[in-house]
Amino acid sequence: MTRLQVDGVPVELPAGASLLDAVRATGADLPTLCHDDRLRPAGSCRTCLVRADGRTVAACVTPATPGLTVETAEGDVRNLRRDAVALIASALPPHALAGSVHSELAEACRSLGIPEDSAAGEPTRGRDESHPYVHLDRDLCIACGRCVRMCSDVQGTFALTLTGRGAETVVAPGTGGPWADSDCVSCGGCVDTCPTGAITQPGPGKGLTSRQSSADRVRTTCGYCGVGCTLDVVVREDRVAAVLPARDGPVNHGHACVKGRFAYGYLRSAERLTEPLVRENGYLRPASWAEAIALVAEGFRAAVRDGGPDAVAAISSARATNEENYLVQKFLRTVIGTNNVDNCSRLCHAPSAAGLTASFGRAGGTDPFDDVETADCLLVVGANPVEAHPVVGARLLQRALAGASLVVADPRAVGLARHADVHLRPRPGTNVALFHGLAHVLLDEGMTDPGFLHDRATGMGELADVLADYPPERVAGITGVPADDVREAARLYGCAERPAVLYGLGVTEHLHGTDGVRTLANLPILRGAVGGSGRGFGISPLRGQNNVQGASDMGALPDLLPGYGRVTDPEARARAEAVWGRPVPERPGMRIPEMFAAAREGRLRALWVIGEDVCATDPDSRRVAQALDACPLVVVNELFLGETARHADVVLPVASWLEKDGTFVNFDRRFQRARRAVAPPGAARSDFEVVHAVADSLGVDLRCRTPAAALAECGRVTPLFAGLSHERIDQEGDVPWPCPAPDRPGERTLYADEFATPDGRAHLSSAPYLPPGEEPDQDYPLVLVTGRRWAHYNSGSMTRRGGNLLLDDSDCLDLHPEDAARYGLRDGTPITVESRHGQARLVARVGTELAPGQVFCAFHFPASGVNSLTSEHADAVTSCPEYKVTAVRLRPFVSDA
Ligand SMILES: Nc1nc2c(c(=O)[nH]1)N[C@H]1C(S)=C(S)[C@@H](COP(=O)(O)OP(=O)(O)OC[C@H]3O[C@@H](n4cnc5c(=O)[nH]c(N)nc54)[C@H](O)[C@@H]3O)O[C@H]1N2
Ligand SMILES: Nc1nc2c(c(=O)[nH]1)N[C@H]1C(S)=C(S)[C@@H](COP(=O)(O)OP(=O)(O)OC[C@H]3O[C@@H](n4cnc5c(=O)[nH]c(N)nc54)[C@H](O)[C@@H]3O)O[C@H]1N2
Ligand code: SF4
Ligand code: FES
Ligand SMILES: [Mo]
Repeated sequence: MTRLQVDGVPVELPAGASLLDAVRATGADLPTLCHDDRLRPAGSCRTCLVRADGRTVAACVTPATPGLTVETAEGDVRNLRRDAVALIASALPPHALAGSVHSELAEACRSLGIPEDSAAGEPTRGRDESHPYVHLDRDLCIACGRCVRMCSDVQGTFALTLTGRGAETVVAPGTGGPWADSDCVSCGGCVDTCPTGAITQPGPGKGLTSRQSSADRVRTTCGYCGVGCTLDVVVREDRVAAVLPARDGPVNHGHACVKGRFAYGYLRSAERLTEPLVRENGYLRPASWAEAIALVAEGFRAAVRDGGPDAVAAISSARATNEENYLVQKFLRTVIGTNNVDNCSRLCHAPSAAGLTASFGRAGGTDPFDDVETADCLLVVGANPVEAHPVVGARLLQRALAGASLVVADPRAVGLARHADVHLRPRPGTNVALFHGLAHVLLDEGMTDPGFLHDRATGMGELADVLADYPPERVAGITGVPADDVREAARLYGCAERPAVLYGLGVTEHLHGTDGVRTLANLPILRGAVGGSGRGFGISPLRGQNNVQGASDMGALPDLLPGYGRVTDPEARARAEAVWGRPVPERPGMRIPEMFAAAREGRLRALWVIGEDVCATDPDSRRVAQALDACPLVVVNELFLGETARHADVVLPVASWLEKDGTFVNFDRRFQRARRAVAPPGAARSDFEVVHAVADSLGVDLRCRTPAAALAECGRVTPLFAGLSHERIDQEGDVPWPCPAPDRPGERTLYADEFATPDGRAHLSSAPYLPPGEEPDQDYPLVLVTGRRWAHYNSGSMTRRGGNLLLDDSDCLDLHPEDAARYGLRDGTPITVESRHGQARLVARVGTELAPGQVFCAFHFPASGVNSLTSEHADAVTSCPEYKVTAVRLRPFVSDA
């Protein structure tokens, strides 16, 4: 601790604090135009001057040293600060300070008594309003560089620079042209830090930043990806004016991405569903809630009458809250009497849940993400966090720039790969061989932890036998990764003190996805880098949807109850039955692909799809549509009339994340609150209310009438969540599970004492490498990998309805220049992609992100038909689709017209 005096007041500060911190500790503040707590100090604006032991210094860059006497209030330093601010303001045009402008500069002028008319410069430099979310008014730029540092030191995109000399210095995109054509990924960091209003968001949010606080802000958790950013929603007249990153957000620390920050245009889209629709004579027509709910209830009753309870199934939503998912599975189990409930974890990280449970005992990542801040080696596998988990991607990149070694394993040159020490580029579908190759080197070169393996793991003997078959040279033959790269990567991971493994769908969405997870989990076990703080970060899946972890935690799964009790386990069932007061069926229900198969065969008579656009996002989508058409009753809860809703018999309009209350669980197992900021449009209701209404109509009271009551009830079903409540999460901000008691903290780091497997040990996997389900051949010579792009989210139903469409307006197919030449394609050529299952229409994008023979596209524009290409091949253990490997061929698109 450092003790010093500020204006006669004694203050105590932790080591490393600055004089600015010292001043603030007394409750006073200084103008700090070039400073932002999220950034390294620059000390260039000279507006924070103070007197320290008689010397005049910039408080933001001067360390607080013991015994120092600091003066801020003396007339002459105050005048120096005033002069510095006045000089900056005088160069700006009048609108910099006019009227009610809320910039930091305007506030500083007000507090220092600098009159509005001091700003009397000529506006000469013009504006850049090319971008949908970021507008630049060059005349207000004071060249403080905060935006540039935000873009480099927090976001890691390096899109901005300061150009010009002296008084002419101004921020500009590094690429030179308009902002819209730059490398900017619209994270909003520059908008949020700019102290003058030079960079702003257009519209009602203009000038709002996370620094100001006001009563009209609603704190919530982002409803897009699983990072779980804390956001403050500014509401004006029941409309969202802006969504700002919370500086005290436990995961995002004042950062966000284009989706959470800006993609709320969908809220008021004219296409939002505002009333229920029911099918009559083949057409969907508007109906009252009473009519729609009665139809649904009657349809479920008829399905059970004709086919038994197992003729009804539901797909619950990983976009919806925990409380909604809890209610959905309770409805299926206790009202209908079936375990036929699943969620999109099936399409995504079901292999993680299965694999991590088999290896360690629990279905989640092993360590809190914050621990990557202390990791010295990052192994990022089959994940593209720069685009898919941007705030996590930014934190990983900063860690690598700060010196941690970085190994990226991805067939594509994804964002992080550009900064990697080693970029391993396996052929899609060959992970298990690659991971065994890395493990082989760990073992061969003595980089394992024999003590840990002896005391806390099992399966080493068998694994050693299998690894003997995976020397780097053989692995090179299977994966295409040079043997020396395998060795170098293994050494980086093997010699690190605190290595971390993070991975994504490039591991799970394969025919052998669960084997992939398990053989990747072998690496931290071999190194003894899992199982308690200080050992290393362990391994964490970058789970996708905002609440995919939670949907599974809540038991929206055919074989598992809330908290992961098995439906086949009499004890687990009895616990749930005691709380629910109704019997729980013991036979595991159908998984999503089984539901579609049953529908096609006439065994499934009613399907309730709650927030998953299965006709756009499930594989082999033509077969999915056939299933829906064969099913006598399809009910869809949706925001929009998407592909799936168009096949429904009843469409129920529902609220989205900004319009309802509840909780989400993010990718590192934190429960966080989602809060209603605005009302849903028209007659739309929350999924929570809709499930209650259907149960009521069937004459069953599901009880727990509020989301808070639902989470409390869930805590009685499983010890994993027994200590959770809305009240507690409101107070603490975030609470991780397991959380067995209200007076105990949740467990951020798992397995400090023992693993949660039956024998308390970590289990090594000796699964051999097996080839993917699809292989290229003469007819279909290319391997198609599908995945994500930064500007859109999954089916795109929300991000296509707003400014993000201006950032990315079509599904493109990335291909190597050699392949482009072979097929006579150029950048921008419309092409038809054909697989053994269907065809899609895309636009060629030529580049070197992929190796020759491989192509990549996203699936954000359902009209392009990407998922009619993908196959029904699925992970042997969990049925997760093999989205990452499809054999295809290309031809230039020829219009029928
Ligand atoms: N912008 C945006 N963000 C999103 C989403 C979105 O749609 N858009 N969706 C959210 C959801 S639901 C999810 S699940 C997450 C997904 O997040 P990620 O898992 O990061 O996403 P993907 O882009 O599908 O796949 C990751 C990478 O796997 C690589 N890959 C493919 N095959 C292989 C292989 O055989 N081996 C290896 N090592 N790598 C391979 C691909 O090249 C790709 O770069 O993102 C979430 N965030
Ligand atoms: N080719 C290919 N296909 C893939 C993937 C891939 O990598 N490649 N990835 C797969 C993965 S990982 C996933 S998770 C899936 C995602 O696929 P989906 O779950 O279908 O995708 P989303 O667009 O996130 O959301 C589904 C729907 O929910 C609606 N919605 C949003 N919020 C709510 C809500 O609160 N309640 C209700 N009832 N509805 C809501 C949206 O309007 C949207 O239509 O896609 C999968 N499909
Ligand atoms: S990183 Fe994920 S959670 Fe954070 S703002 Fe973006 S979409 Fe939302
Ligand atoms: S804030 Fe200290 S010099 Fe700018
Ligand atoms: Mo996902």
